[in-house]
Amino acid sequence: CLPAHAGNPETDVWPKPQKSEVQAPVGMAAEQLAPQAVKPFPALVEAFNTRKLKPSGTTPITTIGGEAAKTQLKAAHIKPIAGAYLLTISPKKITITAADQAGIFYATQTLAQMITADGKLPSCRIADWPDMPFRGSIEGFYGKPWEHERRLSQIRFYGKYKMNAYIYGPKDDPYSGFNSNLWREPYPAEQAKQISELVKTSRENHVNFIWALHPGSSIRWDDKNGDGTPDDIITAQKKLEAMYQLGVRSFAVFFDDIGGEGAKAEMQAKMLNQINRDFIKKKKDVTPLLMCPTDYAGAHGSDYKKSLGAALDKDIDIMWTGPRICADIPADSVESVSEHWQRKPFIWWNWPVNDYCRYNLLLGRTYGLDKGNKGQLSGFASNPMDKPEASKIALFSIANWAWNIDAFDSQASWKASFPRLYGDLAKPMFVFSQHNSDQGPSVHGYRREESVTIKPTVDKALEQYRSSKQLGKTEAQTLSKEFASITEAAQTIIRNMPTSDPALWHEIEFWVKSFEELGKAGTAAVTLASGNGGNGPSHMALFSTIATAKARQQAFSDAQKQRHFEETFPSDKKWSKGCKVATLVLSPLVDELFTSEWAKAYKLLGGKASSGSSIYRAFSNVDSLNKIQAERDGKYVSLQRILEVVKLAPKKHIGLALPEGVHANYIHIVLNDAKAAETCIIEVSKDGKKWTTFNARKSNGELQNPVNPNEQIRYFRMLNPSSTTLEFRIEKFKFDVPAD
Ligand code: LTM
Repeated sequence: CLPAHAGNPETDVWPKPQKSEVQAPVGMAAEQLAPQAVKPFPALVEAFNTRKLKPSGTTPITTIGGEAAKTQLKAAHIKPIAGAYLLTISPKKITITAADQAGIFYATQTLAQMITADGKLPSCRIADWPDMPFRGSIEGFYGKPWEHERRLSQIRFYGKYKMNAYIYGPKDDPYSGFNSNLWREPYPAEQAKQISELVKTSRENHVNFIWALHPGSSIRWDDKNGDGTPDDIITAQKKLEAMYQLGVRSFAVFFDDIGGEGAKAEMQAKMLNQINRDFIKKKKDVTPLLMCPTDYAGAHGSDYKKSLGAALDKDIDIMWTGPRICADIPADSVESVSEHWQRKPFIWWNWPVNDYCRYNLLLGRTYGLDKGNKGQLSGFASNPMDKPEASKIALFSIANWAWNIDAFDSQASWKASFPRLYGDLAKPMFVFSQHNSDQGPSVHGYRREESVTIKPTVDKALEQYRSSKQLGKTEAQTLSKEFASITEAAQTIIRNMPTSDPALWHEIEFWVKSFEELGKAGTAAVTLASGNGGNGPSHMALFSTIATAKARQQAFSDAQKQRHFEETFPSDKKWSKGCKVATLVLSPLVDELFTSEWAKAYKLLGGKASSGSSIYRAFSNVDSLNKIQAERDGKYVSLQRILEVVKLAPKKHIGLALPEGVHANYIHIVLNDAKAAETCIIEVSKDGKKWTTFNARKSNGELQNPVNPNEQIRYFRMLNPSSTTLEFRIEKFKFDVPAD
C-alpha cells in the first residue's frame, strides 16, 4: 500500500485531506529528516521502519501550537476545531500548525502515509480538519464482547485513520449492566486494569474512550431514603465516578432494548440531567454526556421522543439508528429526528453489525450515509461485527466518510482499504469480500449489494438457462473464470493468512474454506449447465464434485457453529450459528444449476420444490415485524432471532408457516416474560385460513405441546387476546417437523 513514486495527498492519504496543493511531486528525501525530528512521533517512526529507512539528516519538523496556531489556522481559512491542522512540506523543513495535540497527531499520520516506498516526500501544503466531531465505533452488539487485545488493535487503527471515538457498550458485560444488575458494583481488579489500559491506549491515539452504563433493565426509580432523588440515580453516579477513577473521561448511558420501568422518558431525562449537572459538568476534563434512548429508531415523532427531546439538557447528545433499527441514514430523516430531539442526533449505525444475521460476513462497501448529513450530526459511530478484525474493512470507510464527507467515494474507499489492511493478500481478500456482503433476509429488511460485477452475467445466464436449459457460451466462460478466481483467492488466503494475520484468520477461517468449495462447485455446475460435462463417468464426476463441495460447506458451517459455541458467552450459546458464503448471487446460482441439471439427468427431482429456506415462512400483523423470517435447522423450523423487545398490541400475532406436505409435530415458544406467555394464546391451522385454539401447556414463560401429525398442522400463530400491549423478548419460537 505504499505509494510507489509520488506520495500524493490526493490519492495516497486516507481519509482524504480537505485541501491540498502539491508544489513538487518529489520535494525531499524522507531520510533528510533529523533523527530527533522523527523520534517524538510514533506514526513517523513506524513509517521509517516499514520502509527500512533511517532519518539521518538535519531537516527539522517544527510544530506550532496554542494561540499562534489558532491565528495562523484562521489566516489559512481553517477553523481551529479539534483535530484541524496545516501541514507544509518543503525541501528545507516541515511545519505542522495545529491548535491541539490531536491536530499534530493527525498531521503526522498524513505525513507518514505520504512517504513513498523509496523514501520520497512531495513539496506540498495540506489544510485539513474533520467534518464530524465524534467519529468511530460503538461496540454495542449482542454476543461475546471483543477481546482485550483486539480492542487495543482497534483503538490504534482508529488513531491511524483519524477516528476519535470508541464507545464501550457490549451488551454482555455484566458490569455495564444490560443483562445483569451488577452495574451497581465496581469492576473486578483484572477487568478494571484492562479498562485503564484501554483508556491509556485511547489517549495515546487521540481516541475518546466512551464508557457506557446500561442500567435500564434493572433500574428502579424508588427513593427509599426520601432525599428527592431515586437511589439508583445516586448509585449510577457513583459507578461513573469509579470509572472516572480508572481514567475514563467520556461517558454514555444506554436505555436501548429494554421495557418496563426503565423505559420511561421523563425518568430517563431526570436521571441524565442530574448526572450531567452533578457529575459531567463538575469535572472539567470530561466530554459531553451521550445517551441512547429506548425509542432509538424511526423518524416519526413518538410521545417518548418528544418528551425526551424537550426534557433532556440540550448539551446531552442523543443516539439514533436511522429511520429503522438497521438502515441507511437519509438527510431528510435526520432533519425530522433533529426536530424531535431538539438537537443534532449522534448516529449509532447498525452496520456492519451481524448479530442478527450471523451466518454472513458483511465485508462490502460502505454506502447509504448521505452527503446531505454534513454538519447535521453530533457524532457517528458504527456498530461492527463480533469480528473486530474483519470489521476493519467497513471501519476504514467510515473513517473516510466521517472525516471528509464531500470527498467520500464509497467504491474508491472500499478498494483502498484492501492494500492497507492486507498487504500481499489484498487481491484475494477483495475477491472474497465482493461476494460476502449481504445480510440475507431478516426482520430488519436491511440489505447490501453483493457480487456486483458478476451479477449482470449471472442474471443473463439464468434467463437463458431457464428458457433453453443450457448456459450461453459467453456467459459460461465468464462464470467459469469467476469461479476459478474464487477458488484461487480462497486457496491463497488459506495458504498465507494463518501466519500473516492469525487474528483475522481465526475470525473468518470457515467462511474462507467454504468459499473455496463454492469455487469448485461453481466450476463444476457451469461445466454441466453449458453442456460440457460429457457423458457417463465424467458427467457423474461433476455431480459428485458439487455434492462433495456442498457436504464440505456443511461441515465448515458445523465447525463454525461449534467454534462459536465454545468461544462465546453462556448467554449467547444458544444463538450459535454456522457460516454461509455468497448468499445473494453466486450460491443461489450454483444451487439452481445443480438441482436442475440433476433433475434433467435423472428426471427424478423435476417439480419438487427446492429446499431453500424461503419455503419456510414467518408472518405477523405487527408493522415493525413485517419482515420477520423463518429458518430451518434439522428438525426445527424457527423464527429467526429477534434481538429487540417485541411489543404485541391487542389482537396482534406472530406466526410460522410450513410448506405443503410438511406437518408439525411439536410447537414450542419461550418468552422472557412469564406473564406475557400466560396471557398469549396459540392458534393453529391447516391452511392459514381457518384457525383453532391450540391447547398449550404454559409455565415459566414457556408455551408448548406435541401436535398430532395426522392433524396436518402447517401454521401456528401466537396471539395477544388481552386488551393491553404485551412486551417481551422471544427466546424460542419453533415447530418441530419430521427430519428430511
Ligand atoms: O441498535 C441498538 C440501539 N440496539 C441494538 C444493538 O445492540 C444491536 O446490535 C442491533 C443489531 O441487531 N440492534 C439493536 O436494536
